[in-house]
Amino acid sequence: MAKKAIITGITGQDGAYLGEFLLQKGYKVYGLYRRVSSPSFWRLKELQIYKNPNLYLLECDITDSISVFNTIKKIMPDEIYNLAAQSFVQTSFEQPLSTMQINSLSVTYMLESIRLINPHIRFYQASTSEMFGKTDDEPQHEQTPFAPRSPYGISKLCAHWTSINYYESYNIFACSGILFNHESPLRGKEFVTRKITDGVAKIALNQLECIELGNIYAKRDWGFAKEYVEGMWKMLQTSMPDTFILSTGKAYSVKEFVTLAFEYVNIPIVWENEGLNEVAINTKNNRICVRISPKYYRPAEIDSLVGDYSKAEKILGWNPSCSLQDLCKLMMEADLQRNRHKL
Ligand code: NAP
Ligand code: F7E
Repeated sequence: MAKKAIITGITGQDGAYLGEFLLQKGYKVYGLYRRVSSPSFWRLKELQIYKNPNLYLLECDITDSISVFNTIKKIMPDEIYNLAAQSFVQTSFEQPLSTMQINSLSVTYMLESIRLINPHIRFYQASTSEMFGKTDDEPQHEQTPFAPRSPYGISKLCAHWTSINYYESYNIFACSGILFNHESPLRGKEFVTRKITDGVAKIALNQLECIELGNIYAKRDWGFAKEYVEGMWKMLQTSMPDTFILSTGKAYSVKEFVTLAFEYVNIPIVWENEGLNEVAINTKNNRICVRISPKYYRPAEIDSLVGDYSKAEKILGWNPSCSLQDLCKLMMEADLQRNRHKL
């Protein structure tokens, strides 16, 4: 009989890729989405899984404990992948309470429902490198102490410990994947890589003159989302629940990513000035194409994050293969196409 999996956050980047992956594995996928006035399933449509007969889309707001309990009871899944979250770090500074409610409390609702309905359901929690925060350990590994720097990081750390506690207390198979940044053509435009590829595509097509960014010296470990969802699945197929890092082991600055994106469209740039006055100039037309705006600075920043994925490689046989150059190319191609056709 086909396995049944619930994915919370099916409308998000990872939810869409994981949905595609599990359907290919023969699962019946129950994708949960919250009620909004204008629902958008664009990612599921881009991956051409929206009409898949084994994909069932169900309304469930994960902040509503009754809705969570009833949904799990109705579906009786084998596995639950909890990907739904308020996932934008910047917004977490402006909306700390709803971030906590969505990212922390909901995990208790889910694990408590599993405990009461069927403690054999396997649970994946989407943890994050943001939990490491201001750390001196480099690269970060599963034993690196946590020091989160944002309400988002704090909310995810609460959920992470809740998952571990439900295993230790009730033997529930709860795994936590500490994933470093992962991007794709399906990434939301508020995140820096997609903001850059969308902006640079528009500049190349003469639809925009300049993009505004915040701290371009921040370094992140960026992988390809499609490869990371396979790691999530592998975590739930092991004999013991555990915590695993998924990352690439390489860190690049936002500035380096900007350079890669402009290189892809053959626009030569030079950087001038410092601090808030730093700009990139398009040397083909001598116009400023990147500016710095304090609007995008965070109240507390994490300067650099880079992960050690050797535990996942050893135990799960997982490793990343997409370089940042290839990832940037994939995202640029998609954004050139979308902007050319105004999609
Ligand atoms: P995303 O694109 O922002 O997707 C988040 C999803 O959560 C969306 O489907 C969103 O629905 C849903 N959601 C938010 N609040 C909800 C609620 N109250 N009830 C039901 N659904 C709700 O995030 P992502 O990049 O796919 O990331 C997936 C998960 O991994 C998140 O938990 C994120 O925090 C975590 N993570 C991501 C990264 C990364 O680099 N991508 C790294 C580490 C961890 P709407 O479409 O209605 O907004
Ligand atoms: O920022 C800097 C910004 O918003 C990356 C989420 O998926 O990964 C993601 O969180 C860096 C930061 O991602 C702009 O200050 C500069 O240092 O793309 P981001 P994030 O905050 O790392 C983690 C692992 C998650 O778990 C999260 O869910 O880029 N930056 N200028 C900028 N960032 C944005 N968004 N916009 C700018 O203009």
